[in-house]
Amino acid sequence: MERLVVISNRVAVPKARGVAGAQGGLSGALNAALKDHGGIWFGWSGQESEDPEGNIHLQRSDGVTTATIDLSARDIEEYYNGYANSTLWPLFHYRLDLTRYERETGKGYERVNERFADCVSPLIEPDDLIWVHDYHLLPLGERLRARGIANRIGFFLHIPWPPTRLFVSLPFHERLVRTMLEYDLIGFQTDEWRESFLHYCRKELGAEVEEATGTIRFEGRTAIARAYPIGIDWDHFQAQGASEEARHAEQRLLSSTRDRSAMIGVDRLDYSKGLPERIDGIGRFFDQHPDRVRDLVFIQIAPPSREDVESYQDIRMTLEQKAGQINGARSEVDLVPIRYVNRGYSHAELYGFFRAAKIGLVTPLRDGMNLVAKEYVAAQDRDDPGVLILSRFAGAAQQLAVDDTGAVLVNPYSPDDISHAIRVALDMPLAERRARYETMIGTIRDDNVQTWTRRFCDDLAATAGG
Ligand code: ADQ
Repeated sequence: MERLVVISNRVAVPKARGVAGAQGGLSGALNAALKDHGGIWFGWSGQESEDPEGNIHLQRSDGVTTATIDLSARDIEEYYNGYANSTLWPLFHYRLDLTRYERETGKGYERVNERFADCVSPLIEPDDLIWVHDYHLLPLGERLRARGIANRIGFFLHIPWPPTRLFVSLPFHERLVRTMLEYDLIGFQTDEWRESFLHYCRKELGAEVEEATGTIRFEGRTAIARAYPIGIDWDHFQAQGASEEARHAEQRLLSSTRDRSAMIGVDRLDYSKGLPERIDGIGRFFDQHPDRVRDLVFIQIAPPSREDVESYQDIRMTLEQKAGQINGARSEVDLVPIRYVNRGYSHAELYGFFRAAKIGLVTPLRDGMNLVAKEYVAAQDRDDPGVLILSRFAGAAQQLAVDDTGAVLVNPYSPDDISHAIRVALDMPLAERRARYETMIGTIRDDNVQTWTRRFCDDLAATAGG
C-alpha cells in the first residue's frame, strides 16, 4: 500500500497512546488512514511565531507522524483571516455581500501556499499518495508540481463550489482554477458542487469535459472531478452515545424541559449556518401559534468561531438580540422559550442532547455537507425517533431527503416555511417519524467517514498520476 501524505490547514495531532481511538470525526478517520498507510499529516500548527521560516515540528504519536509549521502574524492575517476566511469562505457560500477582495491578502494566500509547498516537498517520497484538503490550499497542487512532485495528488473541497456567475467575481479566478487542474482527483461533497465546477471549466476555460465521468482535459493534463459525500464516524459516535456522560446529558435536558418538547440547533457561530433566520422562523411559529408557546423549548448551542474576522463579530450580537426579543415577549415566570448557549460540548454530551430533543433544526443558508444533521439522526431512538428539519441548501439534503420522506426540507430564508415545518414536526405521528428515520439511517451508518476516506484514497490510487 502507498504511503499517504495528508495536507490541510490545521493538523489534529493524535492523542497519546493509551487514549488512542478516543478521537472521532474527520481527524479520527484521517489518523486511522494514516496509520493503515503509514505517512505524514502536514499543516499549520495553529501557532504564531515571528520568525517561522524553515522550522518544521515533527512529532510521532500512535503510529502517525505529524509535521507542522508556525505562521507569522502577517501570514495569519492575510492568508487565514484574510483571503481564506474573508474572501473564499463567503464567496463559496454565495455571500457576495460579505466577500472582500484585497490584493494584499491574495498575495499572502499565495505566499503561504508556496511556503507549505517548500516545507512539505522534502518529506514526500516517490510513490506517496498526496491528499490536500479544503479552500485554504486550492493552488497547492500546482505549487508542488512546480517543485517536481510527480506523485498522484488529490484534493477535497469541504465547502460548496459556487455557480460560475458568482465565482467569476473573484479576481484571478481563472488562474486559481488552472492551478486546481494540476490535481489528479478533485472531490466535492455533492454532485451539485461538482457540476458547478465542471460548468466553469467548460464555459470559462474552454476545457474538454466529460460530464458522466467527471473527466476534465485541459492543456495536455487530465483531472477527474467526483462527488464524495462525507459522513460521520458512526462507530465512535455510537460509542460516545453509550457513555455515562451522554446519558447524563440526555437526562439533564429532559428534566429541564419536563412536559415540553425540546428542539435543538448545534452550529459553529457562522453566518453560513442561518442562525438569525432560524430565530425569525421560530418567532413566526410563536406568532402564528401563540397557544403552543408552552409546547416547545428551543435550545441553540453555538460556540464562537473565527472571532478575528469582522463579519463574525456582528453575528453573535444579532443572535442575542433576536433571541432576547422573543424571550422578552414570550417568557413567563416558569418558561423561557429560547435558550442560547455560547459554548461547545463534547460529542458524548451532544449525543445526549440530540437524543432528548424531539426536533433537530438544521437550517444553514448554504453548507458543503453539514454533519450535525447526520449526528442528530444517528442519536435518535429507533423506536421513538425525533424529526430532522433540514435546509434544502445543505449538501446533506441530497442524501437525507428522498421522495418526500427522510428529513423535512425547508427554505432557510423563509420564516413561514420554518414555522410550518416546526408545526408539522411537533404533530408528526410515530409511524411517520419511524418511516422518515428509516429512510435516513442506512446512508448515515454506511456512508460514514471511514467509507469516505477509503473511497477517495482508492480512487486516487487508481488515477494515472503525475
Ligand atoms: P463545519 O462548517 O464546521 O464543517 P459541520 O459539518 O456541521 O460544519 O460540523 C462539523 C462538526 O463540528 C460536527 O461534528 C459537529 O458536531 C461539531 N460542532 C458543531 N457545532 C458544535 C458545537 N456547538 N459544539 C460542539 N461541537 C460542534 C465544514 C463544512 C461542512 C462539512 C464539514 C465536513 O462547512 O459543510 O460537513 O466541514 O466536511
